[in-house]
Amino acid sequence: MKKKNCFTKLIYSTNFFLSIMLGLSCVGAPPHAFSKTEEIKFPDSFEWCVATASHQIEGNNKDSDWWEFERRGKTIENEDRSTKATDHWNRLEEDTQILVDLGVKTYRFSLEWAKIEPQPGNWNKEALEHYKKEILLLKKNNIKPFITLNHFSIPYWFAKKGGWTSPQAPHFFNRYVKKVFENLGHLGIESWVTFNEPVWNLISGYVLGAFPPGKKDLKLLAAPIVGVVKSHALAYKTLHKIAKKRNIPIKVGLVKALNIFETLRKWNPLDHYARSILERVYNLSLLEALQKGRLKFSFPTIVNMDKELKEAKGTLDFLGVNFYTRLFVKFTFSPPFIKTETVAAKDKITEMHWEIYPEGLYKVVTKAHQMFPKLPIFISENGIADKTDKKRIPFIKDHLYYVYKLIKQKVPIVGYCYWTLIDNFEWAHGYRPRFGLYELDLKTLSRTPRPSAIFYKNLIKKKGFSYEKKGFK
Ligand code: GBH
Repeated sequence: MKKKNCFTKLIYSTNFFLSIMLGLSCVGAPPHAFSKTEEIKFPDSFEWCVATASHQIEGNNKDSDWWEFERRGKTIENEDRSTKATDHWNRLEEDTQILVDLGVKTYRFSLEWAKIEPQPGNWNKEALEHYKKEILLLKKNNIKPFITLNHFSIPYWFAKKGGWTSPQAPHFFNRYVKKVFENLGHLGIESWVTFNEPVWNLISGYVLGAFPPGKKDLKLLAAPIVGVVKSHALAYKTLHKIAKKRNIPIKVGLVKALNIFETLRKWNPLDHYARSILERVYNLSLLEALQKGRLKFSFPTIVNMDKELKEAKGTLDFLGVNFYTRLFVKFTFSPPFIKTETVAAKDKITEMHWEIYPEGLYKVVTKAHQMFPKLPIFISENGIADKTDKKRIPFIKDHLYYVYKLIKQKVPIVGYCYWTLIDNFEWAHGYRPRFGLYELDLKTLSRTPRPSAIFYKNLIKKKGFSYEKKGFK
């Protein structure tokens, strides 16, 4: 470990007295700017990847809850609708070629439950065939399919039955998962993700009203989280059971988005309190349920959740971590009582109004690793909305620098997925934010590589990059 010099310490110090002490100890050591280049090299086995989600790219997801939600009016920015999205459904060959051009080893994508089971118990053979074709195409091109079974959207019929709040949710999800594995499990897919970031999905759907079902009531959050934990646990067992019987080696995990939460007004105990609640609900509760078999979080007087869910304990073979940003948390006197804000210099803010905070990736992965010291960790999403593509390359480099640092410290990170391949339907924000390595022409739907796509391709080829570090000495 390198020792930080007194000036860097001074910058990092938030404590007034400590700053003065450090300041005094710095006298006589004038700082000078330095910049040096470090060669960042990743292991040969490292899985370079890009990630997508079915509803955001495929198009025509007519039997889903999102399709209905988009048509309620005023729910999506600019009243955009997913409609054809990027038309990925009809462009498998073209998009696989893009993946080949990039040279990724792994492609993370999701299957659309609403397309596979448009009506309860009614299986769409064509959809299952389609996904089979997609998987075989990837395999033929030596790209590992990394499959997510649920990425936010659900069949509308399931939503009408209460979605994840329904006592039958684990049963319905399990039936779908079983069907999928029976049809696609033999194709040689190593890793399966049950859920993509369920907590954020449910907060958006039940507390913020930004996702379906569009509710705004803190009280409603507990039930669907329990439903998801139970559904995950049951699916984990089912997948392993069938795989064992058929002698197919698989790994089953879950993808969790982790944010850095900091207190907005350090002097305000209510803000500290609000921060600790959000940290628990958003970052911790679900992971802890999978670690210990107990789901615990509370919003005093509104929700008090403390439930044994023994079946969930140990139901992870790997953990996916999505990382995007840092948020500052404050307490407010009206519901939902907790608010988040972005505080950052203008050049550090993205089209999502999120702060670029690469060190946060280091921090959240360190915490996840402490919670699950034995589990392989996949950086399952990390990306930036940036139409101009000016910030994307430094964004990727700065985040990968921390991935590299973690690997050097023996944290078992097996891969990194950039979010996302092509500009897509960004949920409640519609088509405005541009996360893609490839630019999507919204009229012709043609895909054009941005400079960052070329950069990512070269990085993959070289298994690393030259990293220019700037600082003070
Ligand atoms: C991902 O999750 C999704 O998996 C993906 O589908 C989506 O396209 C991508 O995000 C980009 O949006 O400032 O209050 O909005 C993201 C989980 C939740 C992480 C929101 C950042 C910021 C909170 N994200 N969070 S806020």
